[in-house]
Amino acid sequence: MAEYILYHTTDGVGTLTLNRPKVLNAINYDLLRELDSLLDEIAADDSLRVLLLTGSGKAFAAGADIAQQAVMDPAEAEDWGKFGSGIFRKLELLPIPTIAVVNGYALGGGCEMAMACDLILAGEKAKFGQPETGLGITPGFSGTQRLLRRVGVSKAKELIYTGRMIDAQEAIQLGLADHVYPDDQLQEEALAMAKKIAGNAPAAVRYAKCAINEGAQTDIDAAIAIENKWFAKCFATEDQKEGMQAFLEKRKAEFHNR
Ligand code: DAK
Repeated sequence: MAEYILYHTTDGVGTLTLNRPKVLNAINYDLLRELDSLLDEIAADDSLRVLLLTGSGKAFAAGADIAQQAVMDPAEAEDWGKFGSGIFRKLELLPIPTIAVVNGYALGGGCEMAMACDLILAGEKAKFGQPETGLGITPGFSGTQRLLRRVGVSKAKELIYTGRMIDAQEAIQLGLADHVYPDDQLQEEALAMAKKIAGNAPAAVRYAKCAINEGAQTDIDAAIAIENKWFAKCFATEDQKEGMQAFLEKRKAEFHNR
């Protein structure tokens, strides 16, 4: 039974809610262990189409737990960084689309967790940042690497060197967040987007994620070959036949994840 993360599913949409509101959902070892085992459960659940990840209270997550890290020696910090980065990579590679629903602070490890999701939707009061240098450390859950991939090298350097917090509008301008919504509409808009995705052919969505993730790691010619491989795989699915037949018959497609 998870203590620090709530999890529920509705109509093919899973929602994970980080739930340590008294410490702004600070990420400790126990929370990461829970996330790890929930991600295994989610990856094995064939009924799921999309995962939403959000926080309870006024934060998405205000970072890794500073009290826990304060007493670490270099070897313990290395283990901690590997543990967290490994779980965030698992999140990034989850077969279904993932959406970070950033309802408040997403700082340090919280921003790193959001960046491991496919999409980031923000409420108007959301604040993003990598404030670690002000604590005497570098980002340690792959933030130096994912931030530069989202906003470019020089902006990532500026944000990490200064540790400055940015609001949702600036996060949109920089390409860190994808959409901003009024705070009281954020969860509803996220669910609407999840349902829109869930209405498309599940394998096609999963294959598109694979094509983009794999292609992002390589040169354009290899990336185009990767796309071609995933495109061809779609034609081995019943849902491809159904999607195209439905178009030709001018009716709505009914996908069965086959
Ligand atoms: N850890 C632990 N507790 C935290 C926390 C955090 N990251 N953030 C907030 N809290 C706690 C506060 O201590 C406070 O607890 P009490 O005093 O009530 O017991 C409670 O949450 C409410 O916070 P505040 O009273 O401060 O709330 P405010 O609204 O006044 O301020 C704030 C909100 C988000 C501006 C402020 O709480 C804040 O600045 N928080 C810290 C943000 C931060 O610096 N985040 C980065 C954390 S470091 C690595 C691996 C991982 C990482 C790095 C390296 N390696 C292995 C190399 C990752 C590091 C981080 O994420």
